[in-house]
Amino acid sequence: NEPGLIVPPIYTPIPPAIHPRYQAVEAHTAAWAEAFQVGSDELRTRLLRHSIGTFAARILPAGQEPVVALLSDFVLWLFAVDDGFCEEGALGRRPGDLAGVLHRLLRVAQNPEAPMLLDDSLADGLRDLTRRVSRHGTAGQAAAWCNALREYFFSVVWEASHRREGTVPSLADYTLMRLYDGATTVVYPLLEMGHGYELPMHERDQPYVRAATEMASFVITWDNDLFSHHKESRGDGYYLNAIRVLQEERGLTPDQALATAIEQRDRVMCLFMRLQESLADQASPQLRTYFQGLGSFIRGSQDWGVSSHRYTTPEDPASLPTSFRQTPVVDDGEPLEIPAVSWWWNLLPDPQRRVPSARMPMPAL
Ligand code: 3E9
Ligand code: MG
Ligand code: MG
Ligand code: MG
Ligand code: MG
Repeated sequence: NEPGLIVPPIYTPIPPAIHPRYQAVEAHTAAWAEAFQVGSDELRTRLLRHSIGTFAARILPAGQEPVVALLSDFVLWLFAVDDGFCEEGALGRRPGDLAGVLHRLLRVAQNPEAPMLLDDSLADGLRDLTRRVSRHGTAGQAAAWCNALREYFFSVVWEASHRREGTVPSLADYTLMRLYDGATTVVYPLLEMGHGYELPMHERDQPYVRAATEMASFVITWDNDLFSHHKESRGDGYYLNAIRVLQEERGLTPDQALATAIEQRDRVMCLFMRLQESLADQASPQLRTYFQGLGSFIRGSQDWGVSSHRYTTPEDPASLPTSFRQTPVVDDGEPLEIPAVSWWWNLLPDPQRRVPSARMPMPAL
């Protein structure tokens, strides 16, 4: 095996945090995965070595413990789908059949009482997750969770068509796909449930709020692409990753593509912080808690991403950073020239893209 990329320390302005009950959450998820027999025995054994409970404890460092446990079980379940079906299974190359399987699972999430997939351990696990989502969330949050699951499923079907053809999407398409296929959107309703609040309707659907949420998805999934490149590129199968997309689209070497991906995520990280700061004055207490939750999700994904055996792969070690940078590689306020997301930069008036300002005139929320 030739040496892989050396990923340098990346920029994060968010402090680390972890729920004090992370070990209990780890133990809970191990028992849950066994009880529901999630995934094949081989896959489940592998997933239980990835410190997924610790990941959930970092995403919700001050969350209610039952919701941290729910998030942990759900992330393990998602990996069973993403690894087991999409990336390693035959369905991952059969988008039409994959769409059918995922629609049936989605029905189970919407109607756990429906007599469907009664012999299927992933469906059993999902029924349990759905009941717990309904217990800890409002009806609106449970519906949002289901809809987010649909978005995720829809995007992995798109991904499967590239896997079948062996094609690499353009950067424009990959960016759009990646807002959903990293399953970040299915976590957002749980950020609210973990703290027992609901974003007010008049704020939830503001473009600013959706943009901030999408920026979090971008940073989390680009960071995942940096940290998981070793794992993904070493396999003999097809893989899809921002570094690969940049290599193909721009004819870059892996090192150049890595540097470009880091610049892109730094630009979005800076914009995310600036947007959040500019809204703080007018935001409801719930929205402020939500922004904090997005930050914990970003930072938690970073701390977990550089340390989980899923990515460090001790048997064939990845060169991942052991620390973070205090400053971005680039912070010039220039938008990414990616059509699906360049509008994020229009939310801040031009001169203020560069200089954070307390008196930024934002339209009333
Ligand atoms: C992530 O992309 C796939 C999801 C199913 C991971 C489940 C995790 C979350 C819902 C939280 C978001 C965290 C991330 C993106 C790790 P990909 O590249 O297939 O993940 P991999 O671990 O294989 O690199
Ligand atoms: Mg089994
Ligand atoms: Mg995936
Ligand atoms: Mg994967
Ligand atoms: Mg990855």
